[in-house]
Amino acid sequence: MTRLDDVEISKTILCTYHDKLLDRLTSDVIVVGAGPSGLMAAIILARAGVKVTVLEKRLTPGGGVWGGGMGMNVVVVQEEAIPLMKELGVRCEPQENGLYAVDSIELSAGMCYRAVQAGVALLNLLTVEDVCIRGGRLDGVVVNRTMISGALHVDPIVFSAKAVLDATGHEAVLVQALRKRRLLKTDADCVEGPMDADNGERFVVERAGEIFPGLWISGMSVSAARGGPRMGPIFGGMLLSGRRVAEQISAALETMRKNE
Ligand code: 48F
Repeated sequence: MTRLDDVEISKTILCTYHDKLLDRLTSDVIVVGAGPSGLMAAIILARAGVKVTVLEKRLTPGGGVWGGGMGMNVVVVQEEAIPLMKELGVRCEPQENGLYAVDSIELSAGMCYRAVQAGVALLNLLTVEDVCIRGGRLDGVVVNRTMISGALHVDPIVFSAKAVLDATGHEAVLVQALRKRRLLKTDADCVEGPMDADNGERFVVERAGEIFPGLWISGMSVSAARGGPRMGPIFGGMLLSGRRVAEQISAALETMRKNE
């Protein structure tokens, strides 16, 4: 066995993480929230060669997928999302009712694995607290360690990007940061509607997009920001919403490149 030096183990972690953090202070795209919509967008963009950093406040990335429905670790996807499930390499069990059952552990872990393998820097235990705006455009986020955020009087640091995706689910953290300063045209009282999976799934795909210069929304952030219905453990819409926004961000980056 290799002779182990405890200080060398610590040094390896410190140096590697420090280099990663330093490299990710600027990215092409920052995705806030490692739920299904954010991870799907991150994977598609990173596979296309975009420098993507995902910031996740919890220890475990994967968002609402892990718990399945009411803690039973199975989620449901519909036909339209099957090509994306194949791209992720996650298995789906067809049902007689036309839906597909998916092991929520396989989907969460599979998305995290694919993201990191595609080159996404997935930084967990970091909470995004606020936005940076310059010249009327959102160009960065204000970040603190989750253990510090809201608990201690310690200043945050800033990460910048050409495009930022609010994929924080029901919390829609960046949308709320803009709303509280009256920077968004959407109704400040706009809240998620009651449960309606059919319309909800359609809503998060069709209404995903750029909500403020530099800021895109996907997944349940779309419902929170634009007043769509809430929904239960059906996840195809989250993946399709992530893909739609990835395509839009990709086109926006291309336009920026041409104008540089
Ligand atoms: O909630 P979440 O899974 O968002 P999503 O991708 O998917 C929604 C579904 O899970 C479910 C549903 C579908 O049927 O109704 O709710 O829209 O993932 C959001 C992620 O964002 C993280 C949070 O911990 C979760 O992993 N997050 C929330 N606030 C912050 C954050 C923050 N301030 N900074 C960083 N991450």
